[in-house]
Amino acid sequence: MSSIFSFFRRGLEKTATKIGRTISGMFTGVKAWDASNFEDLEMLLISADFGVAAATRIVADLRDRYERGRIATTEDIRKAAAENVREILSAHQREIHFAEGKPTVILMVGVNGSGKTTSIGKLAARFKAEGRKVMLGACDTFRAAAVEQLTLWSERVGVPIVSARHGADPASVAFDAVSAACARNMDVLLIDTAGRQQNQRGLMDELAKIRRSIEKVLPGAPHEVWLTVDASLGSNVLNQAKSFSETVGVTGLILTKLDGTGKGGMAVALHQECSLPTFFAGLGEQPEDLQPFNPEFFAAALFEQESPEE
Ligand SMILES: Nc1nc2c(ncn2[C@@H]2O[C@H](COP(=O)(O)OP(=O)(O)OP(=O)(O)O)[C@@H](O)[C@H]2O)c(=O)[nH]1
Ligand SMILES: [Mg+2]
Repeated sequence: MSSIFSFFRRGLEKTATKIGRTISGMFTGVKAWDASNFEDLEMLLISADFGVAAATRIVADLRDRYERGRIATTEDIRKAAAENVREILSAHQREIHFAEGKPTVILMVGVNGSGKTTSIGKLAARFKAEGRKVMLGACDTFRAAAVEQLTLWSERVGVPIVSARHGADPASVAFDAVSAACARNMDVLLIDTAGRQQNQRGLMDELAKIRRSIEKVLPGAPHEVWLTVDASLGSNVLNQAKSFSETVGVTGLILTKLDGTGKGGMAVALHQECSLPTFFAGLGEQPEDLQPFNPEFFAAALFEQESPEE
């Protein structure tokens, strides 16, 4: 098994148990599948947070293939379902947009506790290991502990940080961080922001202000705006993607905490409903558990398939 695939396999175990094993139970010993079997399958996918649109689309395809005699066994169902999921998850995937000049500015946004700060720490370690000069910007000035948390990451990874006192204007910290990253010839600046709910108008406006302040120092920045999405919230996160996109122009997603939930199917609903790529998947607490999102591995792990590379 490829070592990267094993991260997906392990991280998605709770969701896979729900889906993969139920499918086996559902079809083993069934000689000919009838309409009610396909309805059960659709209900299973909906209960696994795939969302109605994706579940309907997938089951319609499976049923069509079954009726044409193209698929026949439980293994075929598994495989065909995984193919469908891979297709939905890959629809908007692209490479990270690194700026031609320096630095590439990545702004991290999301609701409280969704994994912004730890994802920044893990990404800093990854980008540094790739040979990039990385700086952190601590624009969560809302809680004193937030600056401390990011400072710990900067020490742990060994990268510089720009921060200000608790209560400082986050837009002005962003301004300083981008200026410093330019002056010090950094390759990547990762900017942390305070968590906020998508319906808190004042706090959402503050994000837009942070964005404008970044643009003022470096036209064309931020090059990426990533929304961290807590997978355990299931398909409720669709509203988050919509609101944050409208306010601050989200360009991509990081799906966190997939390891702790049986709701990993939410990735399918999210990709079916909004046209954003996912760049990373949080498959555990360790830095190496934040892996580049791989639709093929994700789909295979959900349906308990063997490694797609084998
Ligand atoms: N198991 C698991 N835990 C995670 C993952 N990502 C983040 N966490 C945990 O989730 C908690 C919150 O993470 P933070 O990075 O502090 O979240 P945040 O979005 O910065 O939170 P606020 O700044 O308060 O809005 C921490 O305990 C993290 O260790 C993940 O992929 N898997
Ligand atoms: Mg934080």
